[in-house]
Amino acid sequence: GDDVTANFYTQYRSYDEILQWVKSKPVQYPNLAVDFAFADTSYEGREIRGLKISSDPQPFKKVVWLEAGIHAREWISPATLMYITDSLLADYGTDPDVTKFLDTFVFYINPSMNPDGYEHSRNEDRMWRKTRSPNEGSTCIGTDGNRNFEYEWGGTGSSGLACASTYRGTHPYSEVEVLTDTNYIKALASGGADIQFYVNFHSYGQLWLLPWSYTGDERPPNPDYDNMMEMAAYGTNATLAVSGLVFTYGSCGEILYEAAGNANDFAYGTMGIPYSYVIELRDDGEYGFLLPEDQIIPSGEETYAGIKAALNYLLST
Ligand code: ING
Ligand code: ZN
Repeated sequence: GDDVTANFYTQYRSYDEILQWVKSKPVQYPNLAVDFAFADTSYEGREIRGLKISSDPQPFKKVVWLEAGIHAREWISPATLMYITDSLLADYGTDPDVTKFLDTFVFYINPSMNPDGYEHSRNEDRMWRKTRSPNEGSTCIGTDGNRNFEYEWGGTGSSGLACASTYRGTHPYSEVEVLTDTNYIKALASGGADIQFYVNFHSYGQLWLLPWSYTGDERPPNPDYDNMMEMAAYGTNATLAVSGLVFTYGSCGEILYEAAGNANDFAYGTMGIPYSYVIELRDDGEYGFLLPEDQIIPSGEETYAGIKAALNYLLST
């Protein structure tokens, strides 16, 4: 992007700045970007806004869904997704691949899914992960958004204890931030949208994780496993070529740990999206969640390359 855009990525931004960023894109790119509010606000009442990016947003077009920030302390996640979004907008009309992407797909972007947690991490407790809703009968606050989705909710790798960092909540979508996001996705699908590619961005670990997460077994089968592995190979190769960082890939249950009720099992299991990922951004643990601000742009560049390679793969299938 240009210098003005680059300047935005010298710091991790507050949630207010993220909202301003969302609202500024349709002004900057009136022919490519539309912003919208999700139906519900966060538990603490913050508005949650997204962007719809396309050169020609037809209702039945193919859809790519990108979302970030479900875990509060993973600050590089919203920053990287905003960088990718800005890059797609800036490169339309000059980069032929990107031009094709925005002519083919409608991109939906939810850059900061857990604003209450994000602000709590910025202002009170840097290592906060969960939402900020209270739990009945406990003084512990918050639910793990990435254990709160409906598919195989309650299983291995999620906790029933309110004080646990992987607390799954009392029931699927107890967290309004997860509910409003998934309701939007479901409404798109029932309205006829063909959602083909879904990414929920996290940090850290440098991984492209595909279903299943609720079980370490590759079976019960993911019939799209080979395709998802192939897309991940293209994506991670492109990242490697840009920054030299190795991102590995595989099913969550196999290469990381089991985690029932998570995002990519929802995307694949509930929604049937044929390419569904959780991507763990940099780094490999040197700084972990405390990734320095001078790595925002490098993370953006390498991940943008990975997503573009994945989209080129998708267009070739
Ligand atoms: N890690 C993910 C978590 O939610 C994960 C790892 C992703 C597990 C997807 C299972 C499925 O625990 C981080 N860093 O949040
Ligand atoms: Zn996470």
